[in-house]
Amino acid sequence: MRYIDFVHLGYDPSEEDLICEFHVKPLGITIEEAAGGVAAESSIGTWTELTTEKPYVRELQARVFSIEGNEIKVAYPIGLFEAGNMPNVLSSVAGNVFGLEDIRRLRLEDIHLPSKLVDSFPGPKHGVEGVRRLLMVKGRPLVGTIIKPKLGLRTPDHAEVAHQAWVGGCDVVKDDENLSGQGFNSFEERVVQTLERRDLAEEETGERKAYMVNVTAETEEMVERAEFVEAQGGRYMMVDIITCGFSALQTLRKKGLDLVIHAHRAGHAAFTRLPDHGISMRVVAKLARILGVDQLHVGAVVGKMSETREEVEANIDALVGRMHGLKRVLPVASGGLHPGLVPELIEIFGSDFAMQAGGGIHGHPSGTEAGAKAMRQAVEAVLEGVGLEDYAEDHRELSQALRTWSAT
Ligand code: RUB
Ligand code: CA
Repeated sequence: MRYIDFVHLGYDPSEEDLICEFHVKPLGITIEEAAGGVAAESSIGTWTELTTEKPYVRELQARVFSIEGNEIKVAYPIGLFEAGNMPNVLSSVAGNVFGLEDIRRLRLEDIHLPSKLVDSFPGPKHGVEGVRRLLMVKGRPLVGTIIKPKLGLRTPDHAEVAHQAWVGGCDVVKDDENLSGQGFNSFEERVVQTLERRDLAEEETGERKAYMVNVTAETEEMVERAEFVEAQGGRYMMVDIITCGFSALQTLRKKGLDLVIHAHRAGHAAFTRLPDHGISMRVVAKLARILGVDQLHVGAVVGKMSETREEVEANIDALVGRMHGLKRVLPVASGGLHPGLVPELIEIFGSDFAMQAGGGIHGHPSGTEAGAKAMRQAVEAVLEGVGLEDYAEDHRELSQALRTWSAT
């Protein structure tokens, strides 16, 4: 079959087809040939016709069924894929096609898995409702922090900073994405000491608290770490899903541990950031939901990371929109956040999300506890419909935070 044989503009996709939406920029060939090339190379075709092709192989061909400008839609028969095997799905639809010489740019913008394929994956165990039940937080976003400095703090200081953040008002405290089991802060000792302080903070505040421990490591090691966290009474594990890979995430989720999975996406921008090449974050979010994370970073619009409001809203929709009966995943806003940004964040995200501030809490001039208080005060102000400046008149920590970061 030639590339062009994979273009079937009249084709009406079946319920069992997997659909991909690509942005394609051809190099020296027509858009039809380029579109056909994408469908061919991501299903059964290659650059030349084959003597080994049998008539039945054609039943598995992908079909380009829509071309509008540079936007194309491709339908893949479900038989192309192995159930429950996400690397296999991606090796087809997000594999060699990105490197074809005749295609200058290619971006996988969106993906729709048929319900039969989705059902072969576990989906989220806890989801938004499970997280809210666990933390007993109703009617407001979760407030969290990332321990900073991100690397270098020794274990007792790490636990102390976590304690201050919880006492100040954080619901969740997390490790940073690149903290694992380094010499200055070993994994097991950190879990033990930080969970001790969590228990203390719960007694002191009467609130439920959680420590999102970064278990990111080689897969078997990661599973052992997660089991250790559960045995120590932890409620959460955090995993860097891009650097670990989806296969490792599948393994972790399959273990059936009771821990909430907080997914960090460090590294995603290597392939999500260029608007005309790579894979969109919305696709990552959908796949992560199907694989079973409970919380995922989706950008914040405001703050230090680069995504537009449109992109972040698409990411949120991928996590909470209807998807074959899967539980909703809690969107996490993070990156350069501080109390002054809380009204805008709530306007963008609504109530069902977690906001995490690292520098915007530990950089508070009066320290971590005051920083966490200022975040909670900012949330209270918004929920009460009071402007931050007015609320700050009799809330010292918020007032200090607003003066510290007013210009950013
Ligand atoms: C934020 C932080 C997170 C980033 C990741 O720290 O450590 O890892 O938010 O980005 P700080 P994203 O609050 O000091 O900026 O959430 O966009 O994936
Ligand atoms: Ca970080």
